[in-house]
Amino acid sequence: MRPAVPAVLALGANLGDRAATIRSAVEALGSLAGVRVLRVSGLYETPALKLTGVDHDAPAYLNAVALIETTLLPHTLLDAVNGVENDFGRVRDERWGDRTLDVDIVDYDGRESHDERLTLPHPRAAERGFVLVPWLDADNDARLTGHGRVADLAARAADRETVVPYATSSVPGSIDEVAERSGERGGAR
Ligand code: PH2
Ligand code: MG
Ligand code: MG
Repeated sequence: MRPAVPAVLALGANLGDRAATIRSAVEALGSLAGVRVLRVSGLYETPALKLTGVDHDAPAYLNAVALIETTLLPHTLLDAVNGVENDFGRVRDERWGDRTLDVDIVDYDGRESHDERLTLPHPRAAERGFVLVPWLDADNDARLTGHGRVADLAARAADRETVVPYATSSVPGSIDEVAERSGERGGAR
């Protein structure tokens, strides 16, 4: 079997029961053949970014980042995460439109590549606080290939102050609890 490599997935949801969706999506990702979830960030609430800019009238997102290890090749992983999006009722109409679940591959083993389906690392991750802040939460030493330390990028992100921790930790079934239960989240916090 191919050796497992590290990868970083960003999750976002702004329709439906966002916390439940992200929680179940992390479980669904972890049960994919060839995917192991190593650690999950906390949930963050963030205003919707549309192609026209931040839209405070659109439902806010919950965003999170999952650190995984995978034996799948990048495009197979993409097919797999798209399958999870579809299972959670993702409808693709408007670009950057409201959605029940978005799962993006932010980094795949530090690889840089581009084709019509997949660009690695994710082309907009470097400036998106809603990706960088949760990523930093999951991995304080994270680096984004071609851009440097995630801590530095997060500190520079224009939207960083709008990325707000979403208090669910005391709620039964919160992402922290689910991660702890399945041993996905390393370390105490
Ligand atoms: N994802 C988008 C477009 N806009 N805005 C927020 N706050 N969070 C997201 O995850 C997000 C977005 C396209 O993938
Ligand atoms: Mg996205
Ligand atoms: Mg996407």
